[in-house]
Amino acid sequence: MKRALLSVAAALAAVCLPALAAAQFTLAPLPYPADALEPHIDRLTMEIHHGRHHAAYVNNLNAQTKNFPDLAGLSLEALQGRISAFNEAVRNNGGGHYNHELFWKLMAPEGQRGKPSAALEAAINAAFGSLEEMRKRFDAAALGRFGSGWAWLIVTPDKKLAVTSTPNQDNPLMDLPGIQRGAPILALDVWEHAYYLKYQNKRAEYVTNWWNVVNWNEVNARFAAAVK
Ligand code: MN3
Repeated sequence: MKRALLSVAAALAAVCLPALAAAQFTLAPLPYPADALEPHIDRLTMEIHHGRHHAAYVNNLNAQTKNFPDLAGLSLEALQGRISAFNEAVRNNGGGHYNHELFWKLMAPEGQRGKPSAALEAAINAAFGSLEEMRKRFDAAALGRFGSGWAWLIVTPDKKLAVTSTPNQDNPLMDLPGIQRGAPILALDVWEHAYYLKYQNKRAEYVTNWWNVVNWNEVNARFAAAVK
């Protein structure tokens, strides 16, 4: 009897373990409660954005791993730099997973947001003249992106700051034509799903209010790592 149970357990493990092992990419929980960014970003938007939109990118990316053995063992970040070797589904969902994982970390609850470090502020002043001017350029990138996409503050390969934007779920790490490449240190999702419940068509109001929840501690850390 004991032997029979053990062989049942072994058979179950043989069926279940490969299924678990196949989930190469995983959805981490939000790094704060879903209502932690209120009133600027509302709880329901965060729940749907993370629990449905981001989750779908992760599931759809995992579904592609059986089509592309080369995906196995690639980190999410490494995948971005080799995205041209894959199909549209990997590009959209691999980009979607990376962009959202980053986006959640770049926002924080009140009291945990910090402010730009002296080093970051010096680099912003050198590139744009002032923090205010950088914000203006970033806002223009966010508002000027027709349809769905992202605005970015990046560290370029020559270690300078630049503002750029990408369509859909593309990002500045991707080896694609038309992308200004660099290490992202700040990112804003301007897909309607990021703001429509609270702001409807008022993307400008969403962008203005979003600056209130930026996690400068994370931006500072990413800047320091990128210029090292
Ligand atoms: Mn989104």
